[in-house]
Amino acid sequence: MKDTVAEKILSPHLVEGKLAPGEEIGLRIDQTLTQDATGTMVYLEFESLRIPAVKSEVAVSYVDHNILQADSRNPDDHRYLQSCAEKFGVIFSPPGNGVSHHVHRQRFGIPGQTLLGSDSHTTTGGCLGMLAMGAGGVEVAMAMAGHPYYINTPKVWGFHVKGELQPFVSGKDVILELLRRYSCKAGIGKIMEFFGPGVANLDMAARATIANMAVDMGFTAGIFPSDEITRQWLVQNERENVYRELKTGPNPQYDEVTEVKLDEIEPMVACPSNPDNVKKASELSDVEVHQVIVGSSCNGSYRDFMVVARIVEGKIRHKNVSFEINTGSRQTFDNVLAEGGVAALLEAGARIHESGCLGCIGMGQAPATGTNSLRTFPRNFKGRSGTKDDHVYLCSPETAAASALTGRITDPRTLGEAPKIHYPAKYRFNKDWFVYPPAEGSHVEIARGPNIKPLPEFGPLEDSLEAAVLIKVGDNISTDIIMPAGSRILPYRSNIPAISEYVFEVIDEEFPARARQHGGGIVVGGENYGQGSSREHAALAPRYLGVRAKIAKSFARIHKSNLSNFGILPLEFANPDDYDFIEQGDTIEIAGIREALESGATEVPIRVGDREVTTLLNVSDRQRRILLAGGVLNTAKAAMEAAAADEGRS
Ligand code: MIC
Repeated sequence: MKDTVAEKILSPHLVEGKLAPGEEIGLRIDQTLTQDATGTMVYLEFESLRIPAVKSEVAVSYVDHNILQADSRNPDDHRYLQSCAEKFGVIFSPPGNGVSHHVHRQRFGIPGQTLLGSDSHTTTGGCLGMLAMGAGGVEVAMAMAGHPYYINTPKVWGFHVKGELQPFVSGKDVILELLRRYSCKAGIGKIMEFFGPGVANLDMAARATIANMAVDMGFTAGIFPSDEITRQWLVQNERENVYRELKTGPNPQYDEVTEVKLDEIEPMVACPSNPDNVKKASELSDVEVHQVIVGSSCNGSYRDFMVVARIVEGKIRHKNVSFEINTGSRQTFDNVLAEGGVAALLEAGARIHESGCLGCIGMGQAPATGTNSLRTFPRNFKGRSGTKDDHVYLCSPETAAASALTGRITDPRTLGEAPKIHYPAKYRFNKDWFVYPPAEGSHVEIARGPNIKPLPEFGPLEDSLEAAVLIKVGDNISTDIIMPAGSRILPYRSNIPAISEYVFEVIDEEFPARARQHGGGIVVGGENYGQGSSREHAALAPRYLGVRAKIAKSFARIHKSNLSNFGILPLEFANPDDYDFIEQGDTIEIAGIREALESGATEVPIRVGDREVTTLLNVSDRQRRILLAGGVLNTAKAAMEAAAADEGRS
């Protein structure tokens, strides 16, 4: 990776290990962000570490997911988060300020720094030349406590960008085209880095959208250079002082290189129900559309809304379309308002919602039964919208606007001349939209609503396991399937006993009862098990129900770490064909687990009836210690107690 931007950020942040393929490295984290849906756990975990204040240079707590207040549970969580922020020295971004990823890049992101967030789309920060990564909540809590963040040394996949986008084609089409070509798992264990002459033709909005969905290709991060586009954008945001140039050296050594010819990219659409099920918009003109939503972490920029506003200006949405707008941030809304965009949208029949994640995570905006919803969002996993048998399509703002007018998926190039957008020299914003912590927070009382339950405690891993296969699932199972979200379930994110009642609800309502009946068990999965969201609840809640091992053909990166962090053995089939011989209800025996972990064994034989199957345990020595202890909080607490005892002795 010599001379790549990735290397230029990784090297100075390396605090453990060395940059060598597959080797685990520890990275110093400069900035952390949390959002409310994963954040309540992060702060419960941070509290359990008994550290008076956060140690990362910048820590921001955003409320952007659970913003519907149908009863007291979500607002209680907001108050809990604000009080934790004030106590522990964290900047608080209240509901209404917008989606963490947009607000963070607009107000806090710094080229060349590392950012860790308890949300998988934290990768968005790569638009500014940051190494921005999503992680499970407990890993963000540890980073806030000053611990390194551990990953396996990633490979760096260079995307050599040439040319210029055609009118009506934008960043979303680029990333959808890459998803079409390479799939949702192509990036596992890799960083996506953009270089070449065409990068200068991708504006900050395009870079944010592409970096955002890097994770939806499985990448650890997506990185753009920090260049003149970055500098100008920081000037517009009155943060030019944080600019530093960050480009590849003369001879960047990528592990692989792919050409991206911007001129050849067409408007693209991801069809139900995976972001890599991509087709050309022009091939989908038969698909009727009943709902169009513009917004989310993926397309929440000023440019995205102004393009839509100018396309629909003076026209009216199709009568069968519910046309909905959620800007990425309050700052963006304010600027779209000042430029006349909000008026144009309202007059075209748009419903304007609060800035935030909303329908992207099923927090409202569920589509009607049997209808098609077209969204500028990053994900369309089955049921995620809140409607069980949904049909969600993903597209660019241009395609969304064109389709809102016609009521069918419409290639926006059929509209004629592309709109011209005016950009303000300086974006409007108010720094007092945030709540800043006091210099010292020990006096702050934490406000804990009745739905905030203590963290469950888990004991060390047993030496042997004889357990039933509770469920067998296929490839690309997302964490939205394992631990669904939506307005019914999300309010339980701070209540593990209650949320565990919904594990696998989308595909198997009996799962929690079956797990209890068997006193726990094992889950079997296909390729890329646990893709999507970073929610640690997808490990924590099954663990609460007694799941002690997951055996899959392969795991998505963040979910695999979450499994180790909560004491669930992540085993991979040595021979993927063995997956075919296991069925739900089979009993699996695994003997000598502790010895395998202690000795560093990478092969763990399991017995399924008469058959012996080899599984692989690809975890680091650090993760072995965590698994033995039954979870990362157990090892962290043991280390703290040992340090306190040492101090007592000296
Ligand atoms: C998502 O886009 O899947 C989410 C909702 O933002 C999640 C976080 C969550 O589940 O709370 C993510 O991306 O990590």
